[in-house]
Amino acid sequence: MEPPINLVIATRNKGKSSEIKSLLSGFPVIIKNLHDFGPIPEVKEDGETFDDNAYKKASFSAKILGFPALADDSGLIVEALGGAPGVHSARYAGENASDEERCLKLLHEMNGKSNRMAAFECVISIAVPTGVALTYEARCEGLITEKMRGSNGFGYDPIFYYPPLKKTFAEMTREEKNRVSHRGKAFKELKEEFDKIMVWIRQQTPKIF
Ligand code: ITT
Repeated sequence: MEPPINLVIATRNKGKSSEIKSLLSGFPVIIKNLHDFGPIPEVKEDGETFDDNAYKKASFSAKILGFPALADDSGLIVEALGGAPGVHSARYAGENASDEERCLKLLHEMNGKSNRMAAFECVISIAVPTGVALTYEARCEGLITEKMRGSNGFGYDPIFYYPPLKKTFAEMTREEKNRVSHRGKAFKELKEEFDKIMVWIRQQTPKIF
């Protein structure tokens, strides 16, 4: 049997990183975090799409660290706000705002709007140190609530209501959210191809193994 592969989870978002770890549990990878490498420069997330930013984060980390890296770019698209906050989801209420401040700003913008339709999107990019990458993407549709509900999860989870389970993401257990979320669905596809991804990584980074 082939030895497990080192994989850097290239995110600074703790909520994301813990979901990604649980989604990868049982798979033959040795997970490394950005902070395992000490202070490293931050990549500029100035792409116009989730895809651009996921690729930037994964390829930058793989290149500077010399290991395969997985990055996630995601965000919330709200129909009545013309698709905002979208790729700007992380900075929606300013650089240093908290998750709660971002949720409250979005609820404020949605005041009086009857169309509450929204979707989370997620693009996962897996890059090797030469810069080439594979991507997986998925979407989950729901509604923006009138107020924050639930305390699980992270980010915009307390204001994203998922009608089939009649709960916000923040009212779900991690397992429930992983089964239906944008990230859970993107990882489902990734895991179905996991054997091929491992072969691809080994072919692209022969010197490491
Ligand atoms: P990294 O770039 O370091 O991964 P980030 O928080 O900047 O961390 P993004 O640029 O992808 O990540 O921004 C995504 C934003 O959307 C951020 O505010 C998240 O909290 C939010 N978000 C993403 N997935 C979410 C989820 O499953 N539930 C709630 N909010 C989510």
